[in-house]
Amino acid sequence: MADYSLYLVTGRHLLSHGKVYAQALEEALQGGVTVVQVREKDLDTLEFLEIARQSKALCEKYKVPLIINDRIDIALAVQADGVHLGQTDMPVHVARSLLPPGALIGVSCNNVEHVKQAVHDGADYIGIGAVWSTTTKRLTSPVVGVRGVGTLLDALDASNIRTVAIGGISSSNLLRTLHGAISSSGRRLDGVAVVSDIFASPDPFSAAKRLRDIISLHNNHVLQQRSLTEVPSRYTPDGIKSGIINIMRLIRESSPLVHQITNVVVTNQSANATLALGASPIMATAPEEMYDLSRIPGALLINFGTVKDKEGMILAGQFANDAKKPVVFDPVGVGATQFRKTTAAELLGTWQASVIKGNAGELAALAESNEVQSKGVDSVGSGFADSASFVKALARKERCIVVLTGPTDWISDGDIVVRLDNGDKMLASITGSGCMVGTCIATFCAGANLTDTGDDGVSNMFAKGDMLLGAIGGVVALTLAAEAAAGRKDVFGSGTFLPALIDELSRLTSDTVRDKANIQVL
Ligand code: 3NM
Ligand code: MG
Repeated sequence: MADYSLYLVTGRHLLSHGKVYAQALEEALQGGVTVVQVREKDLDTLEFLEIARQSKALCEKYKVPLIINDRIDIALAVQADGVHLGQTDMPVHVARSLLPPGALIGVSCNNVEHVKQAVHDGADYIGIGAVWSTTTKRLTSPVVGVRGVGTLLDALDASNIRTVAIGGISSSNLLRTLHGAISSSGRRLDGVAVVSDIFASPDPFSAAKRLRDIISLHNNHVLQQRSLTEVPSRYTPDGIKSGIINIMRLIRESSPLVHQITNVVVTNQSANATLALGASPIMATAPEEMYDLSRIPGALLINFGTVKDKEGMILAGQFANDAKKPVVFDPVGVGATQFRKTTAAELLGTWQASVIKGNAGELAALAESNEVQSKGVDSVGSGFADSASFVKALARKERCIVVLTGPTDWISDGDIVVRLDNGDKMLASITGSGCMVGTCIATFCAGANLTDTGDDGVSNMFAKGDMLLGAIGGVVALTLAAEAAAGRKDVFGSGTFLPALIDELSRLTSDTVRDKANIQVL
Protein backbone atom coordinates (compact mmCIF):
# COMPACT_ATOMS: atom_id res chain seq x y z
CA MET A 1 0.00 0.00 0.00
CA ALA A 2 1.38 3.39 -0.99
CA ASP A 3 2.37 5.82 1.76
CA TYR A 4 0.53 9.06 0.96
CA SER A 5 1.75 10.99 3.98
CA LEU A 6 3.85 13.56 2.11
CA TYR A 7 2.77 13.73 -1.50
CA LEU A 8 4.80 16.10 -3.67
CA VAL A 9 3.34 17.63 -6.82
CA THR A 10 6.04 19.01 -9.10
CA GLY A 11 5.91 21.66 -11.76
CA ARG A 12 8.95 22.78 -13.68
CA HIS A 13 7.87 26.41 -13.89
CA LEU A 14 7.88 26.65 -10.09
CA LEU A 15 11.57 25.92 -9.64
CA SER A 16 13.47 28.45 -7.59
CA HIS A 17 15.97 30.52 -9.57
CA GLY A 18 18.97 28.45 -10.66
CA LYS A 19 17.41 25.12 -9.61
CA VAL A 20 17.46 22.18 -11.99
CA TYR A 21 14.38 19.91 -12.03
CA ALA A 22 16.09 16.63 -11.22
CA GLN A 23 18.17 18.20 -8.50
CA ALA A 24 15.15 19.77 -6.81
CA LEU A 25 13.22 16.50 -7.01
CA GLU A 26 16.09 14.47 -5.56
CA GLU A 27 16.47 16.91 -2.67
CA ALA A 28 12.74 16.66 -1.96
CA LEU A 29 12.96 12.85 -2.00
CA GLN A 30 15.88 12.98 0.40
CA GLY A 31 13.80 15.25 2.63
CA GLY A 32 11.14 12.55 2.96
CA VAL A 33 8.57 12.89 0.21
CA THR A 34 6.57 9.62 -0.11
CA VAL A 35 4.75 10.05 -3.45
CA VAL A 36 5.63 12.18 -6.47
CA GLN A 37 3.15 13.53 -9.00
CA VAL A 38 4.50 15.16 -12.13
CA ARG A 39 2.14 17.97 -13.05
CA GLU A 40 3.04 19.92 -16.18
CA LYS A 41 0.31 22.00 -17.72
CA ASP A 42 2.22 23.85 -20.43
CA LEU A 43 4.89 21.48 -21.72
CA ASP A 44 5.02 19.90 -25.15
CA THR A 45 4.76 16.14 -25.09
CA LEU A 46 8.45 15.59 -25.75
CA GLU A 47 9.51 17.82 -22.86
CA PHE A 48 6.89 16.29 -20.55
CA LEU A 49 8.17 12.84 -21.46
CA GLU A 50 11.71 13.82 -20.62
CA ILE A 51 10.70 15.23 -17.23
CA ALA A 52 8.65 12.10 -16.54
CA ARG A 53 11.64 9.88 -17.40
CA GLN A 54 13.90 11.77 -15.03
CA SER A 55 11.24 11.57 -12.33
CA LYS A 56 10.80 7.84 -12.87
CA ALA A 57 14.52 7.19 -12.43
CA LEU A 58 14.65 9.18 -9.18
CA CYS A 59 11.44 7.69 -7.79
CA GLU A 60 12.81 4.20 -8.42
CA LYS A 61 16.02 5.10 -6.66
CA TYR A 62 14.08 6.29 -3.57
CA LYS A 63 11.38 3.59 -3.89
CA VAL A 64 8.58 6.13 -4.09
CA PRO A 65 5.52 5.80 -6.38
CA LEU A 66 5.38 8.07 -9.41
CA ILE A 67 2.05 9.51 -10.55
CA ILE A 68 1.50 11.47 -13.76
CA ASN A 69 -1.07 14.26 -13.87
CA ASP A 70 -3.73 13.77 -16.52
CA ARG A 71 -1.60 12.19 -19.28
CA ILE A 72 -2.27 8.43 -19.51
CA ASP A 73 0.08 8.20 -22.52
CA ILE A 74 3.01 9.63 -20.58
CA ALA A 75 2.22 7.37 -17.60
CA LEU A 76 2.28 4.34 -19.90
CA ALA A 77 5.42 5.49 -21.69
CA VAL A 78 7.50 5.76 -18.51
CA GLN A 79 5.76 2.93 -16.64
CA ALA A 80 4.61 5.26 -13.92
CA ASP A 81 2.69 3.83 -10.94
CA GLY A 82 -0.45 5.75 -11.73
CA VAL A 83 -2.25 8.87 -12.85
CA HIS A 84 -3.98 11.79 -11.21
CA LEU A 85 -7.21 12.96 -12.81
CA GLY A 86 -9.03 16.26 -12.48
CA GLN A 87 -12.81 16.55 -12.70
CA THR A 88 -12.56 17.41 -16.42
CA ASP A 89 -9.96 14.77 -17.27
CA MET A 90 -10.56 11.21 -18.45
CA PRO A 91 -13.13 9.25 -16.40
CA VAL A 92 -11.68 6.76 -13.93
CA HIS A 93 -13.06 3.65 -15.66
CA VAL A 94 -11.57 4.66 -19.01
CA ALA A 95 -8.18 5.36 -17.42
CA ARG A 96 -8.42 2.03 -15.56
CA SER A 97 -9.04 0.16 -18.84
CA LEU A 98 -5.95 1.71 -20.43
CA LEU A 99 -3.53 1.31 -17.52
CA PRO A 100 -1.95 -1.93 -16.28
CA PRO A 101 -3.60 -3.76 -13.35
CA GLY A 102 -2.74 -2.26 -9.99
CA ALA A 103 -2.17 1.24 -11.35
CA LEU A 104 -2.98 3.97 -8.82
CA ILE A 105 -5.69 6.38 -9.86
CA GLY A 106 -6.33 9.57 -7.96
CA VAL A 107 -9.10 12.12 -8.46
CA SER A 108 -9.33 15.79 -7.46
CA CYS A 109 -12.41 16.43 -5.32
CA ASN A 110 -13.88 19.70 -4.15
CA ASN A 111 -17.28 18.66 -2.85
CA VAL A 112 -19.31 15.76 -1.51
CA GLU A 113 -20.62 14.78 -4.98
CA HIS A 114 -17.07 14.50 -6.31
CA VAL A 115 -16.11 12.34 -3.35
CA LYS A 116 -19.06 9.98 -3.72
CA GLN A 117 -18.41 9.67 -7.45
CA ALA A 118 -14.70 8.89 -6.93
CA VAL A 119 -15.58 6.19 -4.38
CA HIS A 120 -18.19 4.76 -6.74
CA ASP A 121 -15.71 4.77 -9.64
CA GLY A 122 -13.15 2.84 -7.63
CA ALA A 123 -10.44 5.50 -7.45
CA ASP A 124 -7.47 4.58 -5.24
CA TYR A 125 -7.21 7.98 -3.60
CA ILE A 126 -8.71 11.44 -3.72
CA GLY A 127 -7.08 14.85 -3.47
CA ILE A 128 -9.34 17.14 -1.46
CA GLY A 129 -8.81 20.76 -2.28
CA ALA A 130 -8.19 23.47 -2.11
CA VAL A 131 -7.95 23.23 1.66
CA TRP A 132 -6.34 26.68 1.92
CA SER A 133 -6.24 29.38 -0.71
CA THR A 134 -3.36 29.12 -3.15
CA THR A 135 -1.93 30.94 -6.11
CA THR A 136 -0.20 27.86 -7.55
CA LYS A 137 -3.35 26.83 -9.39
CA ARG A 138 -6.16 29.06 -10.54
CA LEU A 139 -9.02 27.87 -8.38
CA THR A 140 -12.42 27.45 -9.99
CA SER A 141 -14.22 26.19 -6.89
CA PRO A 142 -14.49 27.51 -3.34
CA VAL A 143 -11.78 26.80 -0.78
CA VAL A 144 -12.84 23.75 1.27
CA GLY A 145 -11.19 24.80 4.53
CA VAL A 146 -9.80 22.54 7.22
CA ARG A 147 -13.18 21.98 8.86
CA GLY A 148 -14.76 21.41 5.43
CA VAL A 149 -12.36 18.53 4.77
CA GLY A 150 -14.04 16.73 7.69
CA THR A 151 -17.39 16.96 5.89
CA LEU A 152 -15.86 15.45 2.74
CA LEU A 153 -14.27 12.66 4.79
CA ASP A 154 -17.72 11.92 6.21
CA ALA A 155 -18.91 11.25 2.65
CA LEU A 156 -16.43 8.36 2.28
CA ASP A 157 -18.49 6.15 4.59
CA ALA A 158 -16.70 2.83 5.03
CA SER A 159 -14.71 2.97 1.79
CA ASN A 160 -11.00 2.29 2.13
CA ILE A 161 -10.09 4.87 -0.50
CA ARG A 162 -7.06 6.95 0.59
CA THR A 163 -7.18 10.71 1.04
CA VAL A 164 -4.83 13.66 0.78
CA ALA A 165 -5.59 17.34 1.21
CA ILE A 166 -4.08 19.83 -1.23
CA GLY A 167 -3.84 23.57 -1.70
CA GLY A 168 -1.81 26.17 0.14
CA ILE A 169 -0.34 23.68 2.61
CA SER A 170 2.92 24.80 4.19
CA SER A 171 4.87 24.23 7.38
CA SER A 172 2.96 27.10 9.00
CA ASN A 173 -0.49 25.51 8.59
CA LEU A 174 0.28 21.80 8.30
CA LEU A 175 -0.36 20.95 11.94
CA ARG A 176 -3.65 22.82 11.87
CA THR A 177 -4.54 20.94 8.67
CA LEU A 178 -3.77 17.47 10.04
CA HIS A 179 -5.42 18.18 13.38
CA GLY A 180 -8.54 19.90 12.10
CA ALA A 181 -9.35 17.68 9.12
CA ILE A 182 -11.35 14.91 10.77
CA SER A 183 -14.70 13.27 10.07
CA SER A 184 -17.40 12.89 12.69
CA SER A 185 -16.42 9.24 13.07
CA GLY A 186 -12.79 10.20 13.64
CA ARG A 187 -11.43 9.43 10.17
CA ARG A 188 -8.30 11.42 9.30
CA LEU A 189 -6.35 12.25 6.17
CA ASP A 190 -3.80 9.76 4.88
CA GLY A 191 -1.56 12.57 3.79
CA VAL A 192 -1.07 16.01 2.38
CA ALA A 193 -0.11 17.07 -1.13
CA VAL A 194 2.23 20.00 -1.43
CA VAL A 195 3.44 21.92 -4.43
CA SER A 196 5.09 25.29 -3.92
CA ASP A 197 6.17 24.96 -0.29
CA ILE A 198 8.59 22.24 -1.43
CA PHE A 199 9.08 22.66 -5.13
CA ALA A 200 9.41 26.45 -5.29
CA SER A 201 11.76 26.44 -2.32
CA PRO A 202 15.45 27.22 -2.84
CA ASP A 203 16.02 24.33 -0.43
CA PRO A 204 13.53 21.52 -1.20
CA PHE A 205 15.32 19.13 1.17
CA SER A 206 14.77 21.32 4.22
CA ALA A 207 11.27 22.23 3.12
CA ALA A 208 10.29 18.55 2.83
CA LYS A 209 12.06 17.68 6.07
CA ARG A 210 10.20 20.41 7.96
CA LEU A 211 6.87 19.03 6.75
CA ARG A 212 7.98 15.46 7.51
CA ASP A 213 8.81 16.44 11.11
CA ILE A 214 5.39 18.04 11.62
CA ILE A 215 3.73 14.88 10.27
CA SER A 216 5.72 12.77 12.76
CA LEU A 217 4.79 15.11 15.59
CA HIS A 218 1.14 14.78 14.70
CA ASN A 219 1.34 10.99 14.35
CA ASN A 220 2.88 10.74 17.80
CA HIS A 221 0.08 12.80 19.27
CA VAL A 222 -2.53 10.60 17.64
CA LEU A 223 -0.86 7.53 19.14
CA GLN A 224 -0.72 9.09 22.58
CA GLN A 225 -4.33 10.18 22.56
CA ARG A 226 -6.15 9.44 25.74
CA SER A 227 -8.17 6.29 25.61
CA LEU A 228 -11.83 7.05 25.08
CA THR A 229 -13.04 4.88 27.92
CA GLU A 230 -10.75 5.93 30.71
CA VAL A 231 -11.32 9.07 32.80
CA PRO A 232 -8.03 10.16 34.39
CA SER A 233 -8.25 10.47 38.18
CA ARG A 234 -7.54 14.18 38.06
CA TYR A 235 -10.97 14.57 36.52
CA THR A 236 -12.96 13.49 39.56
CA PRO A 237 -14.89 16.40 41.16
CA ASP A 238 -12.30 16.62 43.95
CA GLY A 239 -9.41 16.34 41.51
CA ILE A 240 -10.91 19.16 39.45
CA LYS A 241 -11.35 21.35 42.55
CA SER A 242 -7.70 20.84 43.51
CA GLY A 243 -6.69 21.69 39.95
CA ILE A 244 -8.77 24.88 39.99
CA ILE A 245 -7.30 25.94 43.35
CA ASN A 246 -3.81 25.37 42.02
CA ILE A 247 -4.51 27.49 38.95
CA MET A 248 -6.03 30.28 41.11
CA ARG A 249 -2.80 30.40 43.10
CA LEU A 250 -0.66 30.46 39.96
CA ILE A 251 -2.68 33.31 38.46
CA ARG A 252 -2.31 35.38 41.62
CA GLU A 253 1.41 34.60 41.89
CA SER A 254 2.41 35.10 38.26
CA SER A 255 -0.22 37.48 36.93
CA PRO A 256 -0.20 36.16 33.34
CA LEU A 257 -1.16 38.43 30.46
CA VAL A 258 -4.68 37.92 29.20
CA HIS A 259 -4.87 39.49 25.77
CA GLN A 260 -8.48 40.19 24.84
CA ILE A 261 -9.87 41.26 21.52
CA THR A 262 -13.40 41.88 22.61
CA ASN A 263 -16.39 44.06 22.00
CA VAL A 264 -16.96 47.68 22.98
CA VAL A 265 -19.86 46.83 25.27
CA VAL A 266 -17.79 44.83 27.74
CA THR A 267 -14.16 45.88 27.35
CA ASN A 268 -13.96 47.74 30.65
CA GLN A 269 -15.70 45.15 32.82
CA SER A 270 -13.76 42.29 31.23
CA ALA A 271 -10.47 44.03 31.95
CA ASN A 272 -11.59 44.59 35.55
CA ALA A 273 -12.64 40.95 35.94
CA THR A 274 -9.18 39.89 34.74
CA LEU A 275 -7.51 42.15 37.28
CA ALA A 276 -9.81 40.88 40.02
CA LEU A 277 -8.65 37.33 39.36
CA GLY A 278 -5.04 38.50 39.69
CA ALA A 279 -4.06 38.47 36.01
CA SER A 280 -3.05 41.25 33.71
CA PRO A 281 -5.43 42.36 30.92
CA ILE A 282 -4.50 44.00 27.65
CA MET A 283 -7.24 44.89 25.20
CA ALA A 284 -5.16 45.30 22.04
CA THR A 285 -6.73 45.04 18.58
CA ALA A 286 -4.23 46.29 15.98
CA PRO A 287 -2.79 43.59 13.67
CA GLU A 288 0.64 45.22 13.97
CA GLU A 289 0.95 44.37 17.67
CA MET A 290 -0.26 40.76 17.56
CA TYR A 291 3.13 39.14 17.12
CA ASP A 292 4.74 40.95 20.05
CA LEU A 293 1.83 40.12 22.34
CA SER A 294 1.93 36.44 21.37
CA ARG A 295 5.47 36.21 22.79
CA ILE A 296 4.32 37.07 26.33
CA PRO A 297 3.04 34.10 28.38
CA GLY A 298 -0.68 34.04 29.05
CA ALA A 299 -3.74 33.49 26.90
CA LEU A 300 -5.75 35.07 24.12
CA LEU A 301 -9.51 35.72 24.12
CA ILE A 302 -11.25 36.41 20.85
CA ASN A 303 -14.80 37.66 21.34
CA PHE A 304 -16.52 39.03 18.29
CA GLY A 305 -19.50 40.64 19.99
CA THR A 306 -19.12 43.62 17.71
CA VAL A 307 -17.39 42.05 14.74
CA LYS A 308 -14.51 44.32 13.87
CA ASP A 309 -10.77 43.84 13.94
CA LYS A 310 -11.02 40.62 11.93
CA GLU A 311 -7.49 40.92 10.59
CA GLY A 312 -6.15 41.27 14.13
CA MET A 313 -8.23 38.27 15.24
CA ILE A 314 -6.79 36.11 12.48
CA LEU A 315 -3.19 37.07 13.14
CA ALA A 316 -3.49 36.93 16.92
CA GLY A 317 -4.85 33.38 16.79
CA GLN A 318 -2.17 32.19 14.39
CA PHE A 319 0.65 33.64 16.49
CA ALA A 320 -0.91 32.24 19.66
CA ASN A 321 -1.05 28.75 18.10
CA ASP A 322 2.63 29.07 17.16
CA ALA A 323 3.50 30.11 20.70
CA LYS A 324 1.28 27.35 22.19
CA LYS A 325 -0.79 29.92 23.98
CA PRO A 326 -4.44 29.14 24.73
CA VAL A 327 -6.98 30.68 22.37
CA VAL A 328 -10.47 31.10 23.81
CA PHE A 329 -13.13 31.87 21.23
CA ASP A 330 -16.43 33.46 22.19
CA PRO A 331 -18.52 33.72 19.00
CA VAL A 332 -21.06 36.13 20.44
CA GLY A 333 -24.30 36.21 18.49
CA VAL A 334 -22.90 33.96 15.75
CA GLY A 335 -26.41 32.80 14.89
CA ALA A 336 -27.68 36.34 14.46
CA THR A 337 -26.31 37.14 11.00
CA GLN A 338 -24.76 35.45 7.99
CA PHE A 339 -21.79 37.78 8.31
CA ARG A 340 -21.00 36.46 11.78
CA LYS A 341 -21.34 32.87 10.59
CA THR A 342 -18.91 33.45 7.74
CA THR A 343 -16.48 35.25 10.02
CA ALA A 344 -16.57 32.49 12.63
CA ALA A 345 -15.92 29.91 9.92
CA GLU A 346 -12.98 31.91 8.62
CA LEU A 347 -11.44 32.32 12.08
CA LEU A 348 -11.94 28.67 13.04
CA GLY A 349 -10.65 27.60 9.66
CA THR A 350 -7.44 29.52 10.21
CA TRP A 351 -6.41 28.83 13.78
CA GLN A 352 -7.10 26.12 16.31
CA ALA A 353 -9.20 27.30 19.24
CA SER A 354 -8.36 25.79 22.63
CA VAL A 355 -11.81 26.53 24.02
CA ILE A 356 -15.03 27.58 22.30
CA LYS A 357 -17.61 29.07 24.62
CA GLY A 358 -21.16 30.01 23.82
CA ASN A 359 -24.82 29.84 24.80
CA ALA A 360 -27.13 27.25 23.24
CA GLY A 361 -28.14 29.48 20.33
CA GLU A 362 -24.53 30.34 19.49
CA LEU A 363 -23.24 26.80 19.67
CA ALA A 364 -26.21 25.49 17.68
CA ALA A 365 -25.37 27.98 14.94
CA LEU A 366 -21.71 26.92 14.97
CA ALA A 367 -22.69 23.27 14.77
CA GLU A 368 -25.24 24.03 12.03
CA SER A 369 -27.96 22.53 14.20
CA ASN A 370 -31.55 23.78 14.06
CA GLU A 371 -32.38 22.52 17.52
CA VAL A 372 -31.91 25.89 19.23
CA GLN A 373 -32.54 29.31 17.68
CA SER A 374 -31.04 32.65 18.58
CA LYS A 375 -32.40 36.13 18.77
CA GLY A 376 -29.51 38.58 18.48
CA VAL A 377 -26.99 37.51 21.08
CA ASP A 378 -29.56 35.58 23.12
CA SER A 379 -30.57 31.96 22.92
CA VAL A 380 -34.27 31.19 22.51
CA GLY A 381 -36.03 28.43 24.45
CA SER A 382 -34.71 25.94 26.95
CA GLY A 383 -31.65 24.63 25.12
CA PHE A 384 -30.72 21.20 23.83
CA ALA A 385 -32.61 18.04 24.72
CA ASP A 386 -29.27 16.33 25.37
CA SER A 387 -26.68 18.98 26.20
CA ALA A 388 -24.05 16.43 27.22
CA SER A 389 -24.07 14.65 23.86
CA PHE A 390 -24.16 17.95 22.02
CA VAL A 391 -21.05 19.43 23.67
CA LYS A 392 -19.18 16.16 23.33
CA ALA A 393 -19.87 15.91 19.59
CA LEU A 394 -19.02 19.56 18.97
CA ALA A 395 -15.78 19.22 20.93
CA ARG A 396 -14.79 16.27 18.74
CA LYS A 397 -15.64 18.14 15.58
CA GLU A 398 -13.90 21.38 16.51
CA ARG A 399 -11.00 19.53 18.16
CA CYS A 400 -11.11 21.62 21.31
CA ILE A 401 -12.88 22.14 24.63
CA VAL A 402 -16.50 23.26 24.24
CA VAL A 403 -18.32 25.21 26.96
CA LEU A 404 -22.10 25.52 26.73
CA THR A 405 -23.34 28.17 29.14
CA GLY A 406 -26.82 28.47 30.62
CA PRO A 407 -28.49 27.86 33.98
CA THR A 408 -26.43 24.65 33.94
CA ASP A 409 -23.05 24.82 32.22
CA TRP A 410 -21.76 21.87 30.18
CA ILE A 411 -18.11 21.40 29.27
CA SER A 412 -16.48 18.69 27.20
CA ASP A 413 -13.15 17.83 25.64
CA GLY A 414 -14.80 15.25 23.37
CA ASP A 415 -14.36 12.42 25.86
CA ILE A 416 -15.40 13.66 29.27
CA VAL A 417 -18.47 15.80 29.94
CA VAL A 418 -18.55 18.00 33.03
CA ARG A 419 -21.77 19.48 34.37
CA LEU A 420 -21.60 22.62 36.52
CA ASP A 421 -24.50 23.93 38.57
CA ASN A 422 -23.51 27.21 40.16
CA GLY A 423 -24.46 30.82 39.45
CA ASP A 424 -27.31 33.16 40.08
CA LYS A 425 -30.09 34.57 37.96
CA MET A 426 -28.72 38.06 38.62
CA LEU A 427 -26.10 37.21 35.94
CA ALA A 428 -28.85 37.53 33.35
CA SER A 429 -29.71 41.04 34.57
CA ILE A 430 -26.41 42.66 33.56
CA THR A 431 -24.90 42.97 30.12
CA GLY A 432 -21.66 41.15 29.38
CA SER A 433 -21.89 38.37 31.96
CA GLY A 434 -21.42 35.82 29.16
CA CYS A 435 -18.42 37.77 27.93
CA MET A 436 -17.03 37.78 31.48
CA VAL A 437 -17.30 33.98 31.51
CA GLY A 438 -15.11 34.03 28.39
CA THR A 439 -12.67 36.35 30.14
CA CYS A 440 -12.54 34.12 33.23
CA ILE A 441 -11.97 31.04 31.06
CA ALA A 442 -9.14 32.80 29.21
CA THR A 443 -7.63 33.85 32.54
CA PHE A 444 -7.79 30.30 33.93
CA CYS A 445 -6.39 28.92 30.67
CA ALA A 446 -3.52 31.42 31.05
CA GLY A 447 -2.96 29.96 34.51
CA ALA A 448 -3.21 26.38 33.22
CA ASN A 449 -0.71 27.30 30.51
CA LEU A 450 1.81 28.13 33.26
CA THR A 451 1.49 24.66 34.80
CA ASP A 452 2.74 22.88 31.75
CA THR A 453 6.06 23.19 30.03
CA GLY A 454 5.98 19.75 28.46
CA ASP A 455 5.23 18.90 24.89
CA ASP A 456 3.07 15.84 25.25
CA GLY A 457 -0.65 15.35 25.03
CA VAL A 458 -2.87 16.20 22.10
CA SER A 459 -4.14 19.47 23.50
CA ASN A 460 -0.53 20.57 23.81
CA MET A 461 -0.01 20.66 20.06
CA PHE A 462 -1.61 24.11 20.07
CA ALA A 463 -1.69 25.17 23.70
CA LYS A 464 0.36 23.99 26.64
CA GLY A 465 -1.56 23.09 29.77
CA ASP A 466 -4.84 21.48 30.71
CA MET A 467 -7.44 23.45 28.78
CA LEU A 468 -10.33 21.37 30.13
CA LEU A 469 -9.37 22.40 33.65
CA GLY A 470 -8.87 26.00 32.52
CA ALA A 471 -12.36 26.08 31.01
CA ILE A 472 -13.97 24.54 34.09
CA GLY A 473 -12.04 26.87 36.41
CA GLY A 474 -13.19 29.99 34.58
CA VAL A 475 -16.85 29.03 34.74
CA VAL A 476 -16.65 27.93 38.37
CA ALA A 477 -14.93 31.18 39.41
CA LEU A 478 -17.49 33.43 37.76
CA THR A 479 -20.54 31.48 38.89
CA LEU A 480 -19.32 31.21 42.50
CA ALA A 481 -18.56 34.93 42.54
CA ALA A 482 -22.09 35.56 41.21
CA GLU A 483 -23.60 33.53 44.07
CA ALA A 484 -21.56 35.47 46.62
CA ALA A 485 -22.40 38.84 45.05
CA ALA A 486 -26.12 38.09 44.76
CA GLY A 487 -26.24 37.12 48.43
CA ARG A 488 -24.74 40.39 49.67
CA LYS A 489 -26.88 42.83 51.63
CA ASP A 490 -25.40 45.80 49.78
CA VAL A 491 -26.58 44.52 46.41
CA PHE A 492 -29.95 45.97 45.47
CA GLY A 493 -30.11 45.31 41.73
CA SER A 494 -28.06 45.04 38.57
CA GLY A 495 -26.34 48.38 39.20
CA THR A 496 -24.76 47.24 42.47
CA PHE A 497 -24.45 43.61 41.37
CA LEU A 498 -21.75 44.25 38.75
CA PRO A 499 -19.16 45.87 41.06
CA ALA A 500 -19.99 43.28 43.74
CA LEU A 501 -19.35 40.54 41.19
CA ILE A 502 -15.92 41.98 40.45
CA ASP A 503 -15.18 42.23 44.18
CA GLU A 504 -16.20 38.62 44.72
CA LEU A 505 -13.95 37.41 41.89
CA SER A 506 -11.01 38.88 43.76
CA ARG A 507 -12.22 37.47 47.10
CA LEU A 508 -12.76 33.94 45.85
CA THR A 509 -11.04 31.46 48.19
CA SER A 510 -10.00 27.83 47.92
CA ASP A 511 -12.50 27.01 50.67
CA THR A 512 -15.36 28.42 48.60
CA VAL A 513 -14.26 26.35 45.62
CA ARG A 514 -13.99 23.24 47.79
CA ASP A 515 -17.31 23.76 49.60
CA LYS A 516 -19.55 25.36 47.01
CA ALA A 517 -18.48 24.28 43.52
CA ASN A 518 -21.12 21.92 42.17
CA ILE A 519 -19.23 19.71 39.73
CA GLN A 520 -20.36 16.44 38.18
CA VAL A 521 -18.23 14.38 35.83
CA LEU A 522 -20.23 12.29 33.36
N1 3NM B 1 -4.76 21.18 -7.03
P1 3NM B 1 0.35 24.72 -3.42
S1 3NM B 1 -4.82 23.13 -5.45
C1 3NM B 1 -2.49 21.21 -7.99
O1 3NM B 1 -7.65 22.21 -5.27
C2 3NM B 1 -3.52 21.73 -7.09
O2 3NM B 1 -7.37 20.44 -6.48
C3 3NM B 1 -5.56 21.83 -6.21
O3 3NM B 1 -0.34 24.14 -4.73
C4 3NM B 1 -6.97 21.48 -5.97
O4 3NM B 1 0.70 23.56 -2.56
C5 3NM B 1 -3.37 22.83 -6.27
O5 3NM B 1 1.56 25.43 -3.93
C6 3NM B 1 -2.16 23.65 -6.10
O6 3NM B 1 -0.62 25.67 -2.82
C7 3NM B 1 -1.55 23.49 -4.73
MG1 MG C 1 -6.32 17.92 -15.05
